[in-house]
Amino acid sequence: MLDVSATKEVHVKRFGAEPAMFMAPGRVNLIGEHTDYSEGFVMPAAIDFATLAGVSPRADRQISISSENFGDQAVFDLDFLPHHPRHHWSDYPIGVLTVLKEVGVKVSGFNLTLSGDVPLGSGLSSSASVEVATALAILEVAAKSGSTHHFSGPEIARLCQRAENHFVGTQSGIMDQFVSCCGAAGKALLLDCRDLSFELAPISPELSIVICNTMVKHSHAGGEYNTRRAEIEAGAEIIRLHRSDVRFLRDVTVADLERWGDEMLPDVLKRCRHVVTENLRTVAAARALEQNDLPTLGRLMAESHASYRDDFEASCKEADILVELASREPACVGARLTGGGFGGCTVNLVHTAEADQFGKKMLEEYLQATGIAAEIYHCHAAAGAHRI
Ligand code: GAF
Repeated sequence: MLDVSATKEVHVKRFGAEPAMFMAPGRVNLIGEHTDYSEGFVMPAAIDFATLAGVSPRADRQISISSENFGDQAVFDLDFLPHHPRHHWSDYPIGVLTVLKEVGVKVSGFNLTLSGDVPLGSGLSSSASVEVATALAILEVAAKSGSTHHFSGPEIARLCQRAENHFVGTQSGIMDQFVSCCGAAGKALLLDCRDLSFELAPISPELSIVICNTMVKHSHAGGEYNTRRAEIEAGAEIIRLHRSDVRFLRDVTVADLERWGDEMLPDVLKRCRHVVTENLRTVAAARALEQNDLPTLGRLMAESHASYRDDFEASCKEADILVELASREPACVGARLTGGGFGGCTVNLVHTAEADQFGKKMLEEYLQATGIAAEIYHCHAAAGAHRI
């Protein structure tokens, strides 16, 4: 559980000044995987696992950033920031600082304390939550020293995405940063990644979000994510030869793939089929959630997982086992692997009255099937980033 006063205290002890405090949540994606960077649809929810950022200004041009999670501190000169990632936790805050400077925010020196409880490398967007919390903290320091820049939640999300794309080096989409900024308590967020318009869909209190961690770590900065993205772009390029109105895979239909898919490499066709059908499933799932049509919602989540596993080939055997075990439980409405893939967590929508029992059962049966002790997180859809 996040402890705001403990983080404050650590900051005061280390830096001798009372910090302004911000928090930014991680997220769980209910459906819509690898659709965001081709301007499609996603439906995540912000969760009550988050990053805290405590910030206080300094009189000089130094930046001192400490991470409670890594038990480490990194010091930089504001005028000589690294130009490249160092493959270190500080890449995320430094990426955000670099982007804010690029867009003209006048920053002065500051001390920053980061701490969080979003499980790292588990597909729950710990990195986006660090980026967004850092952005809010830096903007606070900048405002104190006279900066007149004001950014909306979606603008902050874009800036943090840019930090991830241009500095950290992962070609990720906008989903994680967006929901970390704009999520709402008790609601899933259906986002149109083309124009960033969104709808908030209430999650009935009778449904609980139970997240099961396979404990298989993924790494986004690793090549698989960027390879998938390149395959999607290669597929869109082929369709564009026939349909000049196509900008991204978002504009492509199943009929287009049937007609011109044989011009693609077999893997490229499979990746594209996942994305095109996932967009349809995501919009349909939002309608099902809105109408509390649980059988349809569950079916769409199951189809999404199968497509992620078979066409996108971004699942792993441990996640497949967890989804299979969950799907045998009458308490479970729907289950699928969530996030960037290749490990991480499954998301399960479970009848609230049976959620505890369901979690225990998943623990036991997963241990029996794999020898791995999973972690189970009972989550709630939470509010987006804010000052505390
Ligand atoms: C990661 C990325 F950061 C997101 O933009 C999204 O593409 C997701 O993987 C897959 O849906 O979390």
